[in-house]
Amino acid sequence: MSFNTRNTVLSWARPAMLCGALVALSACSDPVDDGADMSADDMGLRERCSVNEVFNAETGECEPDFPDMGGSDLGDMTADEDMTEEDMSMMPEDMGPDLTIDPNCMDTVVYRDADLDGRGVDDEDTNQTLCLAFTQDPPEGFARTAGDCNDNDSSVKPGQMEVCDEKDNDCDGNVNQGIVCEFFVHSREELYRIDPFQLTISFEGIIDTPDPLLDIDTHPDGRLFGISANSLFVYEYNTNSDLWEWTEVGSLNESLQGANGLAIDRFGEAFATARNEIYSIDLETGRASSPGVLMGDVYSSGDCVINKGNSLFMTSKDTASGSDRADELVSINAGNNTTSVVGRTNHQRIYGLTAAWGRLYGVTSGAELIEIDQATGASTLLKKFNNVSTFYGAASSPSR
Ligand SMILES: [Ca+2]
Ligand SMILES: [Ca+2]
Ligand SMILES: [Ca+2]
Ligand SMILES: [Ca+2]
Repeated sequence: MSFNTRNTVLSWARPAMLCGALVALSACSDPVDDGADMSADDMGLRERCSVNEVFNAETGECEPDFPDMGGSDLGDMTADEDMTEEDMSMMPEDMGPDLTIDPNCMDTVVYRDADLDGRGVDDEDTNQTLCLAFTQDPPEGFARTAGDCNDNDSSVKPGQMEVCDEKDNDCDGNVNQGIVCEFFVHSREELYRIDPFQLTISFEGIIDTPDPLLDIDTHPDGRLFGISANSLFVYEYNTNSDLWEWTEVGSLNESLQGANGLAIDRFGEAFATARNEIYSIDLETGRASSPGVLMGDVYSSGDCVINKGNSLFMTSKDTASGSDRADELVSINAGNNTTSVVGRTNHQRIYGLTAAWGRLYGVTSGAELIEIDQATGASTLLKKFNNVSTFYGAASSPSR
C-alpha cells in the first residue's frame, strides 16, 4: 500500500481532532494518534483515492483535492467547452510539462544529403523515416529538410548567398539574380559589358576619344580608366550633359607610344605594358614613368592584368613574322621586371585581359571571350560574339 504525503498527514490529523472533541465525555487514553486506530474500511477507501483526491474520514469518501499552486493550468483544459472560468479555476494544478509525444523519439522523414550541406533531396527512393528525438541530428548523409537543387555541390542550397558564378547558389531557379556580374570590354569605338556566366554582351556607349582607346581597367574605387596611344582617360558621369563620357586626365609620356595594356592593382597603382616594356602610370595626371625593359623573350600582345592576389600577368605574342603560335600567359614581377612564362594559351591576339570573381578572362581580336587557367595558361573558348567585330581591351571587375 502507498499513501501520498497529504493523505498520510490527514490520517494522523482527523482521528486526533475526533479524540479532542470526545475528551469532555471520556478520558482519551491515546492523545497522540499513531494511526493504529484507523478502521480497515477507512484504509480500503483511502486506497481508492487518486493522487488528486483526499479521503474525508467524516464522510468516508474521496473528495477532490485542490492544492493551491498559484492558479489553474489552462494549458491542460482540453475537455468540456461548457466549463466556466470558475470551473476551470477549480481544475487541479498540473505540475509537469504537457507532453503529447514521446520525448525520446518520433517518426521523422529524412532526406538524402550527399554533399553534406544540411539540405537534402526529396526523393521517395532515398527518403527514410527514422525515429529521432526532437533535437537529434539525422545520421550523416541525411538532412531533416529537403530543397537542395544540387546535391553534389555544398556551395549550392536554399538560403545560400547568390554570388557571381554559373550557379543558382540559392536554389531559387535563377542564376545570379539580384547581382551584377559584368565587366567592361571595348572595341575601337564601342564600350560593352560582358556577363561571362550568362555569356551575354550589352552595349554601353560610343567611345569618342580623339584617338582610339587601346585598353581599359577598373580602379578599386570603381572608376574606369582607359589609355590611348597618347593620353589617359577616365569614364565619368557628366552632370551637365547627363551622360557618361570619356574625359582626358592627361598626356602620357611620349616614350610610351605603343602601349596596349593597362592594369590597376588593388591599391590603385597603375601599370602599362608596351612591346617588352612596363611603365608606371599616375592616374591623377596621366604621366607615365619608370619605364623598364621586361626580362625574358616577351612582347605584349594586347593587355596586362592584375588579379585578386595582386599578381601581374600579361599575354605575350610570338614576334616572328607570320607566326601562328598562340599567345603565352606571362607572370611579371613589377619590382624587378623579371618575367616567367606560365604557359601557352590556346588563342592568338588576346587583346584584353580581365580578372573577375577569381577567374582570368581574355577577349580576342576575333570577338571571342575565353577563360584562361592562371596556373597553366591554357585557355578555353566560352563564346564568340557574332554581333561584335573585334575586342581591343577589357577591364577587371571591381571585385576581382
Ligand atoms: Ca545537400
Ligand atoms: Ca548542395
Ligand atoms: Ca539563384
Ligand atoms: Ca551564382
